[in-house]
Amino acid sequence: MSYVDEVLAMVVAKNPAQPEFHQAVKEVLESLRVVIEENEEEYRRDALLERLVTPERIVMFRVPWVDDKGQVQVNNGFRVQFNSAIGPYKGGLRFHPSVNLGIIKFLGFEQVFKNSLTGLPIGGGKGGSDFDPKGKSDREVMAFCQSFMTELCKHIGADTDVPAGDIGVGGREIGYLFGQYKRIRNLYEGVLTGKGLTYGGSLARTEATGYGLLYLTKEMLKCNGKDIKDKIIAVSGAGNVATYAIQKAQQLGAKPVTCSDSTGWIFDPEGIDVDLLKEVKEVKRARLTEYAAKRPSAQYHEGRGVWSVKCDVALPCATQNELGLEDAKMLVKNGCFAVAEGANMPTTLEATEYLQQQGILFCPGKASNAGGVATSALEMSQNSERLSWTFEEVDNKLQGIMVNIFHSIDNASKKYGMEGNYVAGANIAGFQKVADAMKAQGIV
Ligand code: NDP
Ligand code: 2IT
Repeated sequence: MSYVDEVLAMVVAKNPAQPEFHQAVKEVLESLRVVIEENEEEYRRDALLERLVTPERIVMFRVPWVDDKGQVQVNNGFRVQFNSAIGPYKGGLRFHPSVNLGIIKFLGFEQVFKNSLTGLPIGGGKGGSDFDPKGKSDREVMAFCQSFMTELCKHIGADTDVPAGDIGVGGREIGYLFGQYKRIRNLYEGVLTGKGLTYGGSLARTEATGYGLLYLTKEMLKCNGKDIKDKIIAVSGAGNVATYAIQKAQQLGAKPVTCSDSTGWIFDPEGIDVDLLKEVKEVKRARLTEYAAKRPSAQYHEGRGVWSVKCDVALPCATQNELGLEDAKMLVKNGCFAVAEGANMPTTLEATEYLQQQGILFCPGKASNAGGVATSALEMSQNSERLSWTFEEVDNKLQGIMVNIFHSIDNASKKYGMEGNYVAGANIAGFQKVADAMKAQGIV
């Protein structure tokens, strides 16, 4: 059996009931075959792949808190410190009822390669909880965040592990988490990113993932002889990533016509009204039915359906495995020619393969959504030098980073004879820096 197949089998056997983790590892290791085969015996002897797929450390803990009725609630807390070869662990926290260890491991594994692609000195990690912020009062969210951080603070630090936001964790949660960290550790340091602007946050971090997605998409289209201007865009999600992807798409002259949340989706042929979307989702934390109620041109549909709309470019920005084979077929049938992932692993393996076979430009999330974590790393730099950069300065750096990421994945795909396969390019380019650093640091 080849070394890659051995490790794939080992991952499935040793990590039962973690399908998302298996999926993420399979996608990466399949891409790495060509690289590993160049020097299989050395990689096998050093157990490099076994070390790559095994987190350096996993912290799991109980999170007890008291709700507004005086009832004690208990949630599970996780932090997976996956790989610190190229820098301190870095990656978001997800608060969503679906969170379990396998999901956090898949996200942490993806983060290792994503962070490497940014070119910045950040290792990979991820954390979160099965806590559901939906329908909770601010006081309940604060109680939960304080309890979560009371344990987590023992394991993180500005030079050790720096969490940030993800699904269900935005500015409000980061504020409560930061406050509790400072209080317990008596340290005012850049231990979290995505902080508010009055206490060490970076301008443009809020916008960074969505904006970065569009900067990379624009470059990918340009290098394939197309222009983002005037293109019809289908976006899923209505959270942080989706909102700022829609905003930047409009600034670049494209027309995003959809968005979605966990209960339904909007088709707005006149183009999504970003200010209204922000008012509904960011301020009121309400459902998309409220968007439809205030916007005569918008149609609201229950359930899923964003990928059935005619579009040129699709940007999945909600969650994992939200774009399956049938969705991919509809997109192709309707003339879509490019897909760039804003979410982490939103496209199933079958759908990805199908899109690639059909000649669709396909950029994986670990490249196209890296703008968020890249800007988090810029926030860490600003915290270290105790200075704040202007919006333009951060945004210009973000643009440079996203254009570089596209060219490094494009070059890697060409170097290994798979031109246009940006999945392979991203996995290979991300792997190389991490593998070199791991080799140089010995068996750790
Ligand atoms: P938010 O919590 O701000 O928004 C998530 C959006 O996706 C919401 O509209 C939510 O609907 C919808 N959603 C979440 N889970 C599901 C589900 N199971 N089924 C259907 N819809 C769902 O999160 P973000 O925008 O920050 O994150 C979106 C994606 O982007 C995630 O995959 C995340 O890992 C990834 N990402 C985020 C980065 C960041 O900087 N924030 C950076 C890189 C990647 P509802 O409103 O009903 O909850
Ligand atoms: O998936 C991701 O890259 C994030 N949620 C952002 C992580 C970060 O540290 O900014």
